[in-house]
Amino acid sequence: MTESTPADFNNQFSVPGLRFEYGPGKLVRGVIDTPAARGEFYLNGAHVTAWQPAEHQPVLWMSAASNFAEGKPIRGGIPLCFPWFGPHADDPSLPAHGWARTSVWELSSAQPLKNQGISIVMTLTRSPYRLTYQVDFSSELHVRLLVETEDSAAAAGSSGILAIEEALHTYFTIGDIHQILIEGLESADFIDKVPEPHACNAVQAPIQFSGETDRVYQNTKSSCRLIDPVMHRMIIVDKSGSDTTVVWNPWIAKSARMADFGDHEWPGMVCIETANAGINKVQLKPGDRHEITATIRVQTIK
Ligand code: TA6
Repeated sequence: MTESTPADFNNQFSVPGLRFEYGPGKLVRGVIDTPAARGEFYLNGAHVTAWQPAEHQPVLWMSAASNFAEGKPIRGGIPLCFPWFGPHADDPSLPAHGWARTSVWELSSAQPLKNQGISIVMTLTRSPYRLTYQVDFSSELHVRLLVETEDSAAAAGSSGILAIEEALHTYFTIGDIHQILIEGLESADFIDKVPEPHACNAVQAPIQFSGETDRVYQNTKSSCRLIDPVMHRMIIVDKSGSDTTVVWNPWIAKSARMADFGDHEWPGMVCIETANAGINKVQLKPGDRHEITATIRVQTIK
């Protein structure tokens, strides 16, 4: 089956404010430009790479050094990590963060929203999972991953259980990593992965950054607030169906080790990831459904 071209998508999914084109690497991307917001997404990995609500600066961060090639992850935006988080537990040869973000997804619908935004739905079926990913681009950004498992005993093997990890691995544009605060995780214990994974008790204070930071906050359903005094804004991340929040900035040395991450980009980004990972793995039985959502909004602050 020949791959659909942007022209095919423009004919099949004709919505005011939405157009399809070839992006870098000749990857098909959707570009959204409505009174409510601008946005961008790729079918490669169902990857959202841009969202900018009206009256605000761009919210999602993208590396200028990102790869754009089928089967390769895009650096920035919202990588969709599934069905494992980080390196595969048993087979290090498998891609980090699972196969969802390096698969080409199907576009199943594109609809205008009442609030002048656009809702996109992409799907990916890979036995025993069927994934449905909805992205609502408007004055807020709402992303929803629905996981459905095949209703067959074989699907879950001898244990009868499918244990999955997942993350909406969101990269945010910030003015300066040294000056931001992240509130909302003060009461959550976490695994600090720097320099090696070790358990830490809740610190009862907002997160500030003074070096490489890679923390898996556990058993938390809390919203997060990213306070950015340089860009004069607060970014709020609400979530559902998620018990893990990951906070990451690679800082100097790790940035330099990543070919798809500019050496001097680290001060301008931070990840707040809506996830289920580690002790918060989701245990699914054949026929189960599970949904994780994140809703991102921006408020101006003085
Ligand atoms: O979410 C934090 C993290 O797990 C870091 O350890 C770092 O590896 C980051 O994800 C990026 O992973 P990637 O595979 O996209 O380079």
